[in-house]
Amino acid sequence: MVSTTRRHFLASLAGAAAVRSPAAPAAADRQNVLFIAIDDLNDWIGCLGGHPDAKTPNFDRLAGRGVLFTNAHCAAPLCNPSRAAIMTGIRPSTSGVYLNSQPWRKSEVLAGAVTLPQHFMAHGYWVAGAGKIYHGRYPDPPSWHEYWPSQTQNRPRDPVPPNRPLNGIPKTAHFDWGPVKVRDSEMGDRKVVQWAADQLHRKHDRPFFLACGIFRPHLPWYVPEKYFDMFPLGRITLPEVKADDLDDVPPIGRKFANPEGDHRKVIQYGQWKKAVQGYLASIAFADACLGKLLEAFDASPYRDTTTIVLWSDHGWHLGEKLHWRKFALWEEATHNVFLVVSPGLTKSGTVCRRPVDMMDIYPTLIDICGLRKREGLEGISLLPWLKNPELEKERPALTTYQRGNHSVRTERWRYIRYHDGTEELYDHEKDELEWYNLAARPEYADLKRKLARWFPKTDAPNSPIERRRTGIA
Ligand SMILES: [Ca+2]
Ligand SMILES: [Ca+2]
Repeated sequence: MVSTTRRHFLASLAGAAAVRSPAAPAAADRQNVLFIAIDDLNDWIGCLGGHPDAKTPNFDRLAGRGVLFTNAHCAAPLCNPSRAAIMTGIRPSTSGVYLNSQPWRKSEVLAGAVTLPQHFMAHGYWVAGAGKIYHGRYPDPPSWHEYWPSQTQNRPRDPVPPNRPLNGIPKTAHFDWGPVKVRDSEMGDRKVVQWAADQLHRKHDRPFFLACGIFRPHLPWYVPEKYFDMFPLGRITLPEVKADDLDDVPPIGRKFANPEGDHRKVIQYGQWKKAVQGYLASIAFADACLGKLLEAFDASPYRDTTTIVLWSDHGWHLGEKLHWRKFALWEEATHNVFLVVSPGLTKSGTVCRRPVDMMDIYPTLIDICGLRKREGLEGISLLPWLKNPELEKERPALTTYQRGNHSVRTERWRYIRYHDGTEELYDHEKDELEWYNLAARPEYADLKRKLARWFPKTDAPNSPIERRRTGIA
């Protein structure tokens, strides 16, 4: 049904039918894919309503063109495990890749994995990318025919302001924010987007899988001044925080929150509003980069034959639960941005509230593009929900942080279980900020049992850890 309603621009190109597989339609008949990743973007975009001050016209416009999943969650709340899981279709609990310091190809399970772009390559696609798709330290040259700036460096260096840190917090490394006095075109993300835009303006003789990874709003929040000016400090809305929120959280959760770390420093140096401003400014900058990419896309000949998938690799805390960054299993850290625009398949302005997680990207793209199915993928195809967002869905979203700690998210509930058996249970119908842990109440024993069925059956041992430095990206 999908293939008959689509226009196949590439099918008309001479020579495009050269690659054929007996098991699947000709490569020339397939959709292109524009695969857009945004680093560290939580739900603070207009269409997800996570923050009242957010200014994201381009995210909102793109979401309005297809299906926006409003209850999407990462497989892991940190870069490397989240991205390795998305790109291989295999969960951290199966691969043993839980940390940013684990070269994912050194996992026994992932050593020979066929990544999502490799699967497209095997179907005759031209597969290329720029910017952060894999975690920076562990790029995967076999995944790409071409990469920019190179197969070993996934993004250009960004300009930084003199006299860092700007926020006055000592020993902050990249936990810093403030304006840089440069033009947009000098920013790494804009160069990445420009390279991707150039590929969209080229004539391609076979379908393409084009990946574009935007790094902001990853730290440090150094973006041109005009983006800071969009969010005057006097009008910044701080997140709603319950001072004693951690009192009913088990010790492992409190350790993840680490209130005496970032949060204490942010308060001590009077930086909370400035940090929120820096994050909003960085999101607005990422939104402007997305706008440039979409401008090129809409002017390209591929607009009606290309599926766009946009995802962020996890969420971000800015003080909620007295916690900063990701590295936790609560809503702020797991909730991510995920949307699909597919000509002839998705209807504009569609919202799907069913819980999904990022393991579903790989099988969904297989179905959209009519590629061969793959054994061993741990997500499910979302094709039925792209067609009918109201369809019932029993399977919840699952997120894992470090070995043996998991969170299941249904439309109503979040159930966290740590490796020592301690738990948290939140009712999003009454408590969307996850303030009241209900796990100890006997009336929820049966519900917890039902939700626990979705936790992984295995917790693979850690794959090899690289000790040379600690990855915090
Ligand atoms: Ca990230
Ligand atoms: Ca609480």
